[in-house]
Amino acid sequence: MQNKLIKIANDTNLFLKNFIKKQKKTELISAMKYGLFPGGKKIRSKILLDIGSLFKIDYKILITIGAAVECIHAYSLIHDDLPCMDNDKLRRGKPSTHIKFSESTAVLAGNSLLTMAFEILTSIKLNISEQTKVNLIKELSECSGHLGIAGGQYLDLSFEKKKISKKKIIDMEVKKTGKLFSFCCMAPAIIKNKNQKQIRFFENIGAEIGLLFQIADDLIDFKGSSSIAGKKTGKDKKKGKATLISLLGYKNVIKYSDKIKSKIIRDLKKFGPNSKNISETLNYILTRKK
Ligand code: GRG
Repeated sequence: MQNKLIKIANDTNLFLKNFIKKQKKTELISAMKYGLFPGGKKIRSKILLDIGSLFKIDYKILITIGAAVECIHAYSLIHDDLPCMDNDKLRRGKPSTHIKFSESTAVLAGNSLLTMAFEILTSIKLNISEQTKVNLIKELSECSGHLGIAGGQYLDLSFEKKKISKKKIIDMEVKKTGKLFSFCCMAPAIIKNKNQKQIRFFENIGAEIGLLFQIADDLIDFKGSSSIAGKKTGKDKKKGKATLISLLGYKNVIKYSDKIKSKIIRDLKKFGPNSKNISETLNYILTRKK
C-alpha cells in the first residue's frame, strides 16, 4: 500500500509541477507550491484510482483529475490552518503556509489553488469529452462550496464548545471531509456516463469513506503522536471540537467505524475482484498513524 501511495504521489506531483511550470511566473507561486509539495498522503487520489479500477478507466485521466482534487485539498488545509479558522502552526511536518509566508499570502495562494483545480479539469490534454469535463466541474464546485467543504468547515467552527447531536456531527463531517471523497468516487461513474442513480450510489460511498477518514483523523488527534502526524495532536479536546469521539467515546467510535468499513466493502463487492483495491485503502485509513 505504501509503495502504491508513493507512486501516486510522484505521478501527481510531477503532473502538478509541469502544469505550474507552463504558467507565467508570479509572486504567489512559491506559496502555492509550499502548500502543495511535498504534498501529503494522496489518499483522495488513491480512492479515485480504486473506484476508477472498477470501471477500468485510464490511469493518466485519473491522475489528472486527482491532481485537481489535491489542489482543492491543499487549499482547504492552508485555509484551515489560518488564525481565523483552526489557528495551527504546523502542517505536514513543517510550518503552516501563513507562518512561512504571511496570512494574506496564504489566503491568496489558497484561492489560487482552488481556481487552478478547475483550470486542470478544462485542460485540453485531459482526454475526456467536453461534456464530461463540464459534469465533473459542476460536481467538484458543488462539493467545494457551501454545500460541501466550506459549509462543513462553517459548521465545524460553529459547533465548538457546544453539545451537538450525532446526526449533526455526521452531517458536518460528511460535508467538511466527505464531499471531496464523494467527488473522487463519483468521477469515474461520471466519466463512464452512468445514470444519476449510479452516480448518487458512488456519492454515498464517498460520504461513508470520508466519514471513516475523519474518524481516523480524530483518533489520531485523540491518541496519536504529533511528531508522527506532522501536526499538533490533542487539539480537539482543548478547542471543544464536536467529534464522534467526544460524543460516543473511543471504543464505540472504533466499533462504529468497523461497521461503516464492512458496509462499504459489502456494497462494492458486486463490482468484481478490483473491489479489493478499495478494501486495502480502507484498512490503511483505519490503521494509519498520520
Ligand atoms: C472550500 C476547499 C474549501 C476550503 C475552505 C478551510 C476550509 C474551508 C475547510 C477545511 C476542510 C478540512 C481541512 C477538512 C479536514 C479534512 C482532513 C481530515 C484533512 C487531512 O487530510 P490528509 O490526512 O492530509 O489526507 P495530507 O496532509 O495527508 O494530504
